[in-house]
Amino acid sequence: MFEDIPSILTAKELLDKAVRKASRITVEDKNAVYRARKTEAAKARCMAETIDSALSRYVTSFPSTDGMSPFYRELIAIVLTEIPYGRKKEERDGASGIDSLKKSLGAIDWARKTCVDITSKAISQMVKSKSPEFVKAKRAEIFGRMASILNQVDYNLRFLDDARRKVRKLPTIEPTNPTIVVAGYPNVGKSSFIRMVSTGEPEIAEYPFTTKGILIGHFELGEKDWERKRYQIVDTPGLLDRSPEEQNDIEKQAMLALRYLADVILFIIDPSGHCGYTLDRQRKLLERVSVNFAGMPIVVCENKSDLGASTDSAYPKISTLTGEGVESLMELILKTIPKDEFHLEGESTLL
Ligand SMILES: Nc1nc2c(ncn2[C@@H]2O[C@H](COP(=O)(O)OP(=O)(O)OP(=O)(O)O)[C@@H](O)[C@H]2O)c(=O)[nH]1
Ligand SMILES: [Mg+2]
Repeated sequence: MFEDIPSILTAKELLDKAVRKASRITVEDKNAVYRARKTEAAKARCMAETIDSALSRYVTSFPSTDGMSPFYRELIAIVLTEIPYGRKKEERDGASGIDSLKKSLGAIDWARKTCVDITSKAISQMVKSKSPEFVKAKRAEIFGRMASILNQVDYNLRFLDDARRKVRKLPTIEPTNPTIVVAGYPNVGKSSFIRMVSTGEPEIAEYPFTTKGILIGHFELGEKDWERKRYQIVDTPGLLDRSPEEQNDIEKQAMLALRYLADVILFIIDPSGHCGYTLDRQRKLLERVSVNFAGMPIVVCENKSDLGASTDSAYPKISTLTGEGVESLMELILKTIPKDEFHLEGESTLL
């Protein structure tokens, strides 16, 4: 979705490019007045066309955030809010990343239209003139005006280029596919579980504001083509093990994005303590996750059954080392995914 955004030139780079192209133009005519007129008009047109085509490509290649899934909208809002420069200070303060993006796109489109407008007006004056001096001066004047218009949106162009770099790094997740989000303390076996149930090697994607990459696995179910469904399974390293009070705004927003994405949460407990967290702490985290994800089904399991430690809970016992219990846990998880996938209201259900 974000791969097609072209790299975005600064005002100076775009001006240099347009001027370079325009400077190569000459139109032959025996009549000196006609020659000057046609050449200068063609230079002006070339400059405006170069700017017009670059800026319109920038504006149209950015996916519209309005029709975007809420998962990506939240993620984009997070990454754009982080862009430290490339916006006027007053536009940065308090503005959401999405607002800044919309403003920048609007400003760039304004610059494009204005350059086209002033050029077509100037050209219509140039072609009526009999004075080579006038046409040259007119052309120089609109070059100057176009430069000033582009300079006015330079910070928007820089913002957009930063935005492009950031959104390209976002994980490719299909928000409409059923999604299992795996939670639990570090080292409980989240990644091992994802690797075990995925077909093929899971991708590692960057997720804003965790230093670790998230793992995204896929698997397909359904015998016939028409009933085949592609599932996603993603982990949440370092995101869920902080209480709401400890979370900063960005982490809260990242949580929200996960809420939009998840259809079911798998919470993994390691009763062996091998992960370095006591059972008590792991249970507290489970409580927190069920508050954070109120309304969403949560399946709990105990991993590392091969180590012999277990509790007297009724949670399914699995081992991602030996594969024990994994298949029946998957059946339980899949049964739990709500058919309508509406999951944002009501109490959470611990299973
Ligand atoms: N004995 C045993 N070890 C396991 C099992 N599952 C995972 N481990 C080990 O536990 C360690 C952590 O596993 P990971 O899958 O990386 O855990 P994680 O939850 O993804 O950890 P973070 O990415 O740090 O959050 C690794 O050394 C695994 O080999 C299991 O079922 N039995
Ligand atoms: Mg992991």
